[in-house]
Amino acid sequence: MASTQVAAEGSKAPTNNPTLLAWVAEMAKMTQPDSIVWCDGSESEKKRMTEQAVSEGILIPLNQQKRPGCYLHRSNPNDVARVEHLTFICTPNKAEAGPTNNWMEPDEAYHKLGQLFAGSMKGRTMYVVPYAMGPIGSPFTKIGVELTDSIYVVLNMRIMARMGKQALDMLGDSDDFNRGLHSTGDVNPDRRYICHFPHDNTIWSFGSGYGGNVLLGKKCLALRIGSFLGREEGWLAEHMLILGVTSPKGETTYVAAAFPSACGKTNFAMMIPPAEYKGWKIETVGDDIAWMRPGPDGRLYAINPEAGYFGVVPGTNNKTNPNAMETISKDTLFTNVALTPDGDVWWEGKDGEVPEELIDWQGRPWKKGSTEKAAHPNSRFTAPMSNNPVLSPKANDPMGVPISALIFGGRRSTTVPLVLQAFNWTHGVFLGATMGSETTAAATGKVGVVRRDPMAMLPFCGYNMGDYLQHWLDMQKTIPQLPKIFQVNWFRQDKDGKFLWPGFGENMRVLEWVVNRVHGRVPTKETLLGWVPRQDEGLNLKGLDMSADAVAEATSIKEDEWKTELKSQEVFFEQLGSKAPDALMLQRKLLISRLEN
Ligand code: SAT
Ligand code: MN
Repeated sequence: MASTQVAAEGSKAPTNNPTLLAWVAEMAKMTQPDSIVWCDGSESEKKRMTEQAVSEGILIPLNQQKRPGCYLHRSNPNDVARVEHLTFICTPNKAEAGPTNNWMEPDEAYHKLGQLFAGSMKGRTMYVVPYAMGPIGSPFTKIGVELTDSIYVVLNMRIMARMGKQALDMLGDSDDFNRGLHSTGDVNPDRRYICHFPHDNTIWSFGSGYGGNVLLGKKCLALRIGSFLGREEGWLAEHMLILGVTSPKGETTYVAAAFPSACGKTNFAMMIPPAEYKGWKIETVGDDIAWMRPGPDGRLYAINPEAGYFGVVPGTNNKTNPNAMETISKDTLFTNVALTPDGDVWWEGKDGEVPEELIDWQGRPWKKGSTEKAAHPNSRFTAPMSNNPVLSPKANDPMGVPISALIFGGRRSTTVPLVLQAFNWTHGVFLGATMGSETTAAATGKVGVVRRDPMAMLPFCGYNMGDYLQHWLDMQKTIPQLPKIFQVNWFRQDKDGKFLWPGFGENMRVLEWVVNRVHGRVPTKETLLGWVPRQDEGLNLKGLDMSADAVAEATSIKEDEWKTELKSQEVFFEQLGSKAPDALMLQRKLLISRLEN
């Protein structure tokens, strides 16, 4: 059996934390690794592990002239996205997990997964990965320790989180840390489980090597366990980007925005405004997750708990997201993209000509014109946020940034207009709660089906969705200076299935309206759904290549579509049963009566 002190090729535990040492020993007893390596997060460790990953074929070095410090990883083809049907919230009571989560009784889950974990690291190394979600020393920050037998996970975690000695130092002797256990197992979808034990601050993930399932700081801790802790401790863990937008006058406004996976959060957070917006600047605080709590001055403050980006690659190019292109030009791990003959990476939607020949994401020869995609639609980059040319100087601020506006946005080809503002916080929570979105490749399952995705948190809420929505309603009592709430939809289509709104940098026009509303600078038009831009003093459309008809269509509110939408919302609220918050049911009634009058 491996010893936590010194193992053959292992390392001595760099801590005396008794709870941590005991837990690592207990997990090692179960999984039986040959050795245990404590990760310190150093450059020499990165170098060593990268070389090892290359020698084992886990990473393929890319052309170091073209992409210094970059590597390609190919996952098992059965393991390319989050597996929502295999993701469980394990609370003593089923009701606590709620109707939108898969539930397993904790003892049963520990037993079931314990059998899979038993001996699963035989012949392998267990890496102990201490990490901080949030800036070191911030009151927002939570410490986690992930035990994993995957060197790919270690190398990703060191980009995505503040990993190693700094996290262990922050933990000290405390027993307040998330206990994460991961084993790649035999990558068999029939033996794959992602289980969360919120009452034990524990996550067990077995049988996958894919990001969202195994980088336990991200969706598992920062969102599922985080949302549970947020309710207990009076804060919000949200699936939101955070950006700062600075006007030519030097006024910076911070905005957080929720969009489901693979709906453009990274693009929005790094947006370059169009030519008409000379002197405006967008800076990224975060691209996926926001932890928000009331600050001493009565405003809502947000941090990005992550230190890197795990972004969707296909569709990224110098037009859609030049800042992302620069971010991934060095020190980036690519997963499941295609390889070019000269050792660079390629994906659908990259700039330039489609190469004649490639090696596809599964390692097979690929020829131009092939009907199969060369890169997987959910192929990803893992890049340090410090690579981002427009990283906000506040991205590492332990106090976070004050949020003035919250935006909810789904992917909807019909029904939902380009932008509207909620009448007040409760109405805004209703808008977030009734968000729908068409599914994407970020999770396994059919793509393009509308599903209710409240606050873009359907796959990430770690407890009962009704209680979660009530928590959102209750938060208004603790935030004297509430952010304003907005809803957007970049994805509406015309009858030929073409996007009406150009999106990307042009979203600046909508963002400017949001900023103007926050500062009370423009009037609005009232509609049954909320306040919308007026035709006269509304959106700035100067220089926008879009017909007046298309603008009208993108911003239209069609009563017949809303009658259908209300039915779908009703199914969702019925699912919540008695947990559906009264205040939201009242919002629903008010909307119905506005629609009928
Ligand atoms: O795979 S992740 O869950 O990390 C990304 C996403 O789906 O949002
Ligand atoms: Mn996400």
